[in-house]
Amino acid sequence: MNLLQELKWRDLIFDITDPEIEQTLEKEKLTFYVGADPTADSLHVGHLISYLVSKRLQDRGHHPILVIGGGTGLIGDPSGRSSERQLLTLETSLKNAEAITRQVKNILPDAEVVNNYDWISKIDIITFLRDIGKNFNINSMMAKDSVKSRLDQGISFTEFSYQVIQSLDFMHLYKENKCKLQIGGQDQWGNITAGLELIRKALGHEEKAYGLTWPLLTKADGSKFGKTAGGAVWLDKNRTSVYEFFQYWINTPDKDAVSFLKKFTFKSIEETKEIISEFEKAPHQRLAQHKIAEELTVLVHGKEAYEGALRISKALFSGDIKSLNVDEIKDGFKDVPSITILEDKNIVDLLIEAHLASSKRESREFIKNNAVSINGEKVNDLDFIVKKENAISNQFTVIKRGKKKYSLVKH
Ligand code: 545
Repeated sequence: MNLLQELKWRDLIFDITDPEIEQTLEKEKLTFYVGADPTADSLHVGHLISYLVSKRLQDRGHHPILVIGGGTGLIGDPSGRSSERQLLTLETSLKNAEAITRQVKNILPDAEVVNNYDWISKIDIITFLRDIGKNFNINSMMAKDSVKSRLDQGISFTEFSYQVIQSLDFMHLYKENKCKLQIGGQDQWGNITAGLELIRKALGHEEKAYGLTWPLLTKADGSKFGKTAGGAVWLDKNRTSVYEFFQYWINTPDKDAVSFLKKFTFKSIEETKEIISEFEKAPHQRLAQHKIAEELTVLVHGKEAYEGALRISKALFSGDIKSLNVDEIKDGFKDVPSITILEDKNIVDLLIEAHLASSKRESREFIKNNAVSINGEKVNDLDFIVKKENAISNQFTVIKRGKKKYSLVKH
C-alpha cells in the first residue's frame, strides 16, 4: 500500500486538495507542516493526531515542520467555534508556546519546531495590506465555513483576518523551507486552501503546494473524544497522571477499539489486522485496548512510566496493593473516595466513616463475610485496628469492600 492508501485505510483522510498528492508522496521527499495554537500550556489527546499523522509521513521519508502558533495564538482561529475567543496575552501565548514546544519535541524528536511569532511579529501594516491583503478577496474569505457560520452572530475583524495570517505562514514556509504540504484536522480546510491560493496568486501558477486533512475524531456513542468525567486528558503528567492517561486508552469502548488501533498505533497493517482478528474473537480480553494504551503511553511518557502505569493497574486488579509505592498509590487511587484520620481506628467504625458501610450492623456483616481487605489482605477480625504504623509508608491504607468498592485512608 502506498502512503495515501495506508492513511485512507486508517481512516485518516478527510480530504486532499489535489489527487496528484498520492503520486507526489511516493516520488518526492516532501517538507510538510502542521500548526497548533498555544491556547493552553499543554496539549491533550485530541491534539495528538497531528503528530501521529506527521510521524507516519516522517516514517516514509518526508520532513515535518511543527509550527507552534505563538503569533496566530494572539489572533484566535474562528474555525470550529461558535463564538469569539478570549484574547491571550503576549506573555501567556509565548509561555504556552514554550510548554507545547517541549511536548511536541518529545513526541517527534527529529522534527523541526518553529514559532510563527518570529516572522508574524515582524510584518508591518503597509506590507500586510499591500503585499498580502491584495491577494485576498473578501467574498471568498466570507465563504469559508469558519466565517460564514459566524455572520449572524458577528465576528471581529481580528478573527476574520485569521485565515490571512495562517496563509502567510504557509507562504513563508513555502519560500523559506520549500514546504509544499500543510496538514490539519478537517476544521483547518478553509485556512489551508486560503494558503494555497495565496501561494498561487503571490508566487505564480507554476508553484505547486498541497493540503491534506483528517476527519474529526469521534466516538461511537457520540461522547466527546479525549474527555473523561474529570475533564480533558492532557499530555502533561502533572495534569493527567501517566496512570490516568494509560487508563483512558484501556477504557476505550469495544466499538471504538478497531478505529483507534488503526489511527493511533504504528504497527504494520498486517500486524494490525492480526490484532483485530484476535480482539474480535475475544473482545473481553481487551487486546486492542492494551496495544493502544501501551503504544501511546510509551510514546508520550516513555517506557518506564508505561511500566509503572501497568504495575498500578495489575496491582489494582489482583488486589496486591502492598507492591505499590506511595506515588503509585496516589496515582492509582486519585479518583477513589478518601478520608483522613488523625488516630488509629477500629475497622468496624472505619468502614462507616469511609462510607463503605451504612451501620455498625452492616459493617460487622461485611467483615464476618470476608468481604473486607486492608492493603490487599482479608480482615475478618471485628477488633482489627487500622494503624498508621502498618500503613504503606506510614501514610496510606487502602480498604476494599466487595469486588470494587475502595476507600483510601490517609493517616
Ligand atoms: C496555526 C498556524 C498555522 C497553521 C495552523 C495553526 C493552528 C490552527 C488551529 N489548529 C487547532 C489548534 O488547537 C489548539 C491546540 C491547543 C494546544 O487552530 N489554526 O491549534 C487544532 N490543531 C490540530 C488539528 C485540529 C485543529 O492543533 O489541526 O483540527 C484538531 O484536530 O483544530 O500556520
